[in-house]
Amino acid sequence: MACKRGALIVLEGVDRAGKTTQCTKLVESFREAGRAAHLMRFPDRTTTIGKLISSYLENKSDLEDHTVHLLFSANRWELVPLMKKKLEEGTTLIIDRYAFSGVAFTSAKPDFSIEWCKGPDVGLPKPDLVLYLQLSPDAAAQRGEFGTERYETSSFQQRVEGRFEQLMDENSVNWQVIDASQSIDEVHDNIKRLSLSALTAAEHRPIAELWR
Ligand code: NYM
Repeated sequence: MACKRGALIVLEGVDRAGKTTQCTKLVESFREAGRAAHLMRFPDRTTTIGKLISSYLENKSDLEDHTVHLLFSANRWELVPLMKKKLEEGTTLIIDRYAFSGVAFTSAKPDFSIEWCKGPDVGLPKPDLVLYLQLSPDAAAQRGEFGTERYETSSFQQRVEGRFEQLMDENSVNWQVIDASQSIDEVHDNIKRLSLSALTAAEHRPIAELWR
C-alpha cells in the first residue's frame, strides 16, 4: 500500500446506548486532530434499498423476515465500493451499526440462527475495531420511552442484547466493550483512545474480510 489507509471503526449496541452521539463526536475529534474522517450509518435510508428498509422499520410496509435481512445486507454491500475508496484514500470511517446489528436483530426473531444470519455479510470489509456501547435495560429505560419503530420494545431489545453477547464471544473480531452509563465525555474519551490506537495499527495492514 502506497499511502496509509484509514481505519474502519464501528459502533454497536442496543437502542439508546448513545451510538449516534458518540459517532458524531468521534468524527469531530478525528478532524480536529487533522485526520480525515467520514460518518456512515446503517441502514443508509437514502438509497433505493434503504427506502424499502425505512418503510419497513416505520411499519408502513411489511416484508418477509428473510427478505428484510437480505435487504439490510444488500444495503451494506451497495456502499462497499465507496467504503473501500475512502479507506484507501486514507479516510477513517466511523460507522453507526454494521453487520453485527444485522445478525443480532434478525437472530432475535424466532427460528433464525446466528450462522444463517451471518451468511450474506461474509466478506464485507472487516472493521479494525468494534466498540460495543453497553447499557443495561434499566439504564436504557431511564433515557426515555422507546420510539414507534419496529423492534423498539424492551423484550425484543433484551433478546438482541443476548445475541450481541454471543457475537462478542468470537475473538476473530476486535470487540471492545464500553460502559455507556458513564457521561458523554467519559464515553467519548474511552472511545477516542481506542480508536486512535486502532488507526495506528490499521495504517499499514490491508483491509481484511469479515467472518472469512
Ligand atoms: N437493524 C439495523 C436491523 O434490523 N438490521 C441491520 O442490519 C441494521 C443495520 O434497524 N432498530 C435495525 C436496528 C434498529 C433499526 O435504527 C435502525 P436506527 O435508529 O436507524 O439505527
